[in-house]
Amino acid sequence: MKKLIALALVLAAGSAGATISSIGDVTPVGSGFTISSDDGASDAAVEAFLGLGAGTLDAISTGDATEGSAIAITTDIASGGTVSFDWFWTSNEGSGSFFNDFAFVSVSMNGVQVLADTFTLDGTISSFSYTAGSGGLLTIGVGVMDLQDSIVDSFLDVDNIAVVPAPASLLLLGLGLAGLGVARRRA
Ligand SMILES: [Ca+2]
Ligand SMILES: [Ca+2]
Ligand SMILES: [Ca+2]
Repeated sequence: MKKLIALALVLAAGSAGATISSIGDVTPVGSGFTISSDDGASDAAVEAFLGLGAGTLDAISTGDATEGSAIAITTDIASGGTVSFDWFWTSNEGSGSFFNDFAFVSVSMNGVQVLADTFTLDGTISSFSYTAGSGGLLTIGVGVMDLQDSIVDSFLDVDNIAVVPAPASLLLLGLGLAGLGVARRRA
């Protein structure tokens, strides 16, 4: 079932926050999460949770996605605003496996992509960033799926989730502060 994980994000310029919810096997670790395919939900359930079309996770994979887990980062974003996070991918599957477990990211404004699979187990921390081309409610899903079977698991650590307002917002904030300074001098 869907768990709601309360998370206070430290946001630049005091902008609107983000909420993070999860499905499947997601464990808070420090300031981030470990998303695991160990005790996952069905691919259909993960798709429904993230608002993806039925069969999407099979379609982007190299086989039959079976079970997995995900977080959803939801925020009211302004045009030019950015959501970013760091991620680290590990798997108990062998490198380049037929059981090609994968991690993915879905952007409600911009489709779904594979972040990593068993062919890209390179032991490095990577970053993901999405800059919104228009304002609105944005949901970014980050998940891990087992492929072909469900018994050997994979893991994505996600940390440093950040929502940064558009540069224009920061500029306006700067102008606002400058205006305050002017007002004080006039007072
Ligand atoms: Ca599993
Ligand atoms: Ca499937
Ligand atoms: Ca697996």
